[in-house]
Amino acid sequence: MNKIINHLPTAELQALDAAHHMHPFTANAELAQKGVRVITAANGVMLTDSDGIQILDGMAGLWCVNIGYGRKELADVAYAQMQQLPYYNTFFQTSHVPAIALAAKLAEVSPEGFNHTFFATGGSEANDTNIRMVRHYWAAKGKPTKKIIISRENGYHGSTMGGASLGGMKGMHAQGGLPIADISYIGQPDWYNEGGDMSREEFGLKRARELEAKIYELGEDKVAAFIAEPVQGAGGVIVPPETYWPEIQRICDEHEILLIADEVICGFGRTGHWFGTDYYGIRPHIMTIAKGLSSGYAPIGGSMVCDEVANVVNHAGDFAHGYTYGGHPVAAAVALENLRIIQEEKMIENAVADTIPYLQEKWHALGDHPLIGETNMVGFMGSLVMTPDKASRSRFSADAGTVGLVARGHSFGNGLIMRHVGDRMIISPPISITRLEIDKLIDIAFKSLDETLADIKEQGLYK
Ligand code: PXG
Repeated sequence: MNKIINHLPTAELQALDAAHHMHPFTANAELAQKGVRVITAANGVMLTDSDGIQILDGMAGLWCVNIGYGRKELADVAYAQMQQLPYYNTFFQTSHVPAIALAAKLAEVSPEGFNHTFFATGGSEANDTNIRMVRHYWAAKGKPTKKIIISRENGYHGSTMGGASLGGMKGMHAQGGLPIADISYIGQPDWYNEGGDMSREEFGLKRARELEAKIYELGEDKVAAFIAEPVQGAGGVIVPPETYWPEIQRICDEHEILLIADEVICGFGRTGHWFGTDYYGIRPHIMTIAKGLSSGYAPIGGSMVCDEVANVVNHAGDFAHGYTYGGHPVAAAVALENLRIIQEEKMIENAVADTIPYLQEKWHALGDHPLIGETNMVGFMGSLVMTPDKASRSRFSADAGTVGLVARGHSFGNGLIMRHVGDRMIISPPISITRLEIDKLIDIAFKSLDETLADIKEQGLYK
């Protein structure tokens, strides 16, 4: 058997990594100097690295290991499926049992009117599918000029040419000639940083109405869809004001455009519901899914399509699109088992009754810390906005992210993976997290904020 090399000493693993492995979203030469951290094992919410150090994973991997690590049932299902049928495709008039069963299960757990799924291997691919599908839909309806997709600054929809174009991350657009044609942007509902003197409610309406203004500017006959995450994840867990989503829904209802909810992070329990759209009462036409669909145990994603859109697309001849590994049988079997566990163990219901309110109360209490200007949390997604002055919501004099990086360093050092986006600290732990583990997470977060405050006082960044 080909032995996986994690028995090598850390320094050797780091040297091999530096010599041969190019990391995503990473300055690789700098990382090679520093030495990468190698994760070798995980169980529950705890990771173990190659030095045997344990660390609480406050990010559930990359927002995906919803049921927690170490669920043997998923490994067993993968093993059995590999033996039964390791691969077949769903092109050319064939199907296989895991894709059939998963598509049917998704119809059961999703909002009413969602009965069809087009599979991909992750969220970026699924959003590329969405770009093509909404344009194909409008063309099939005799409106081929409806091509533009409106999205938001600081939204994240993936890293393929299509996904990164839908996203509003300026740093990504700056590399490689993005965005592609016919994507247009409006502002994000980040009241804390961009709301000025407006109330949260006023600002929520203002940002939602930018969508309507954009539709008028471009012409309704040119606009195919609007895409957004119910709660922006990678952008920094930006929870929109209460007024935002109802107004977006009104605008989508009154104008002839499709609403795509990118549920890649928000789906499968993350918000305390099956989908973020359930949390906000939104009625999208398409939902992008990935991550928590398989709890990250196998790569799978997809586009869930409402009956109206599926009906048109399914009757419009061939949709000339698909991925070799879309709905891969092993990944689909693993996803199905993951959904069974979430459902049968009542993981979402139990979290809503117990761990979500417990975590939220403690998370919001971190707002009393002198560094914290605002706390946000929906379900298990939380952010803390750091500021040198709570009253004015001002930013630090250093470049955005300087203080965030210090806080992240302390957090990692203290045994908690809590990330930073600029000077916001974010968490998104497994939804299986227990009260005891929440206590630990909060203790480490508090201690790390204290240490950060001490550091930045020394550096003159806090008055
Ligand atoms: N949509 C959303 C809302 C996402 O968060 C994608 C699409 C793309 O999914 P794939 O499976 O193609 O990666 C994502 C992914 C971060 C980070 O730094 C977030 C993601 C991926 C990588 C890093 O928070 N989200």
